[in-house]
Amino acid sequence: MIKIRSSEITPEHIYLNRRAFMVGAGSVAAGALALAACGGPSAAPANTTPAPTPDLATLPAALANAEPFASTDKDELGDPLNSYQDITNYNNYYEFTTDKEGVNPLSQGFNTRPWQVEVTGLVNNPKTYDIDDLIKQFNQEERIYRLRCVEAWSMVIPWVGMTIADLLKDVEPKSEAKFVKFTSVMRPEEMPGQERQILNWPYVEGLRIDEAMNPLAIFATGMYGKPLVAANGAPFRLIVPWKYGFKGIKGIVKIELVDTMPVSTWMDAGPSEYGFYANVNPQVDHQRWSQASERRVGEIGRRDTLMFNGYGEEVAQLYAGMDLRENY
Ligand SMILES: Nc1nc2c(c(=O)[nH]1)N[C@H]1C(S)=C(S)[C@@H](COP(=O)(O)O)O[C@H]1N2
Ligand SMILES: [Mo]
Repeated sequence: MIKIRSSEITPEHIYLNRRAFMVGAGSVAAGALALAACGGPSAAPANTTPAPTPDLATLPAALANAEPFASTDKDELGDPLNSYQDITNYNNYYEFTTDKEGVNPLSQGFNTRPWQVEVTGLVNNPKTYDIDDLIKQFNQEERIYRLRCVEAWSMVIPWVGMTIADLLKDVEPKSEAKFVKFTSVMRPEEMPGQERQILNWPYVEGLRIDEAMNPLAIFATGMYGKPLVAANGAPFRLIVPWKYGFKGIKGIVKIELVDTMPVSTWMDAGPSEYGFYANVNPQVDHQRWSQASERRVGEIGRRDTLMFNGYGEEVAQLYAGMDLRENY
């Protein structure tokens, strides 16, 4: 693994164009309830200013261990990245507000340090990690992924993160562990949306353990080579790119290995509209809108939605024998 020399750290556009898109070894290179407030398909943000020059001091230290860079300002399908401005200002994070463009302003004062992540339940080595130690302990790398919200909009986002598999190996799940349950921070004094019963707080999500071990499943700690901002779920959030965006729980403080399927926040809020698997599927419509197409933020017109959001080669085998409707 080649280290980045400090002389090679250049303004962000060059930095990005040189960053390798890495996925797990052997792989190709590569919410919305019945709430009136949330509705369905919605409009794009108007402003799309370029990413700011990075503050080099804030680059995650772990990026010094990144693979050599390659030209990757596009995803593996050839689609351009969304702008830093769009990714940080068009967000679903109901703990703050259901207004997508309101999350960033409202989350400016949110404290992401100190931050602990407790890993517990059916494991041999339960641990509580300090977030900065965790970022240093595990390999952080860049992943360019499509994010497809169940509301039928999408973006292409260059995350920095680590595999869930790496973390699970460190705590050693017991053989009885079948699912991983994730819980978000509960801090109503800093998160005004938690003062309202929009959802049953704290936000909870889950994966089957084999889904969590898939090399595409990551915890994001950064984005565009910088630490995550609160609006994107800082300091630690889940990314499962073949599933609808609501599975990507933000502000994680607790991870539990369990033997029964967790009831996620959205299953609890709308059991007929949101299932546990929530795999992106153009053939299974939401009760209130079609999932056949989507709007890429920043584009006019619509695109066809891809089965498993385009990651079927890597993940379809996880669902062999399952009715695709059960997957929704
Ligand atoms: N804790 C928490 N995590 C969450 C949400 C939320 O409201 N609370 N919204 C989800 C939804 S619906 C989506 S589409 C993604 C959006 O991630 P982004 O804002 O980084 O694009 O975050 C997901 N994670
Ligand atoms: Mo979403």
